[in-house]
Amino acid sequence: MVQEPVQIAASRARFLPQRLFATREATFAMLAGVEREHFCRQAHPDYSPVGWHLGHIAFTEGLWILERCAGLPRPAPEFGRIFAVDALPKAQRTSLPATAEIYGYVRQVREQVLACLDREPGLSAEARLWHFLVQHESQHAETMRWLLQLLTPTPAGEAIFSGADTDEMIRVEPGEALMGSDATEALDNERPARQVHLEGYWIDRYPVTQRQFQAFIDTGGYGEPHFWSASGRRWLSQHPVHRPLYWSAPDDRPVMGVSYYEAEAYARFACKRLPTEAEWEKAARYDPTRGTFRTYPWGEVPPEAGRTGTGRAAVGIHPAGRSALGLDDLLGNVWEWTATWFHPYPGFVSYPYTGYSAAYFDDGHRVLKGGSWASGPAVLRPSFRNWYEPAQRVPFAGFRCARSL
Ligand code: AVJ
Ligand code: FE
Repeated sequence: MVQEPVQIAASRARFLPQRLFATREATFAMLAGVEREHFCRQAHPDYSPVGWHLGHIAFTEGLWILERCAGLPRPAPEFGRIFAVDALPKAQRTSLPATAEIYGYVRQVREQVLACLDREPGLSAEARLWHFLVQHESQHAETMRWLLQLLTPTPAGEAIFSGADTDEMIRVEPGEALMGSDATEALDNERPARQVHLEGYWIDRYPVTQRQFQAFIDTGGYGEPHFWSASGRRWLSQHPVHRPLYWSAPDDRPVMGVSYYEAEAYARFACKRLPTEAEWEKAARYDPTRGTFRTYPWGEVPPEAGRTGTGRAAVGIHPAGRSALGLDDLLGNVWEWTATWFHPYPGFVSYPYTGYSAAYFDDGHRVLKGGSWASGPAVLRPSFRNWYEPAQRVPFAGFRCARSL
């Protein structure tokens, strides 16, 4: 690792525990008041109970910091047998230790980690690992948020309109695009950053809204085979659905809770297509006046209130989050499906373990970009790559469309 000036190293040493604290506070705040019954219940057959996620966050922190970095023995090994990623099948994760014991375990691991940081300040130089752990917790926290929403659905409420012209598309001229990142916080699948050449394209200024999607439903889109790909038709015949998972009203809030196949079918209905990952990322990062690429749509300042929302927001109400090309709602409203399969970038190296990304380079997962309102600030950046099977109705995922010039 390149030597950092002492001052930067010192500010990093303060910054990292702060990030750890803030992320944990958000996790605990979200779980406050969740009853035991919901804590242990498998809300969805594809997902572990909320209580398992909490224990797994602590297990992962202990594994990488205490065991692998500091060479300490595994804290509470009997908990490790429950919360390690491969220890128990998901359906068996419902008989969990008492809630208070899980919280005790989570606090114990964190105390040991902080004690370790005090004893061995060198550990704070493992910046990449700390960033990984914060983003690991953040992603599990988002999954817990979905699960809690499945267990206690929020009432649909009133329709919300922003008056945005949702037909608007932005023209992007042919040229280079920057993909990925070599920054310390970049995860293994974002590295190494590289440039690719893209043909010109149009891309929606906003994610597709419920009002727009209503037109697809009204046309009988779910029953019209021409809009669906062969695999989409197969999926639909096995999962006869008629609207997105989180439908509330035909308003200006983005569609949320669709599979890749539903996104693809809507795009075909609209005589458009889904953007590739590179097209999405260029639209978020490219500054056409300077010919440069930004870290965030708005520039270099990390996400802050006002640029992104705290709930599913009507599109177009966060102009401070707009990209140089003029796209809105890129980060922090809904995840967006792209047409790109999740594959490694040339020169990919697994970190910190192959099970994080490499296990999913299997032609079975599509990339999602952007981050939802429930994603922590630690994962909100245009280079971040999320991935799910196309059949998965990712609860906080929608999409926007594109078209070649
Ligand atoms: C990238 C969100 C699909 O939650 O399954 C968490 C992230 N990997 N622990 C997931 C992850 C290992 C992953 N996703
Ligand atoms: Fe995990």
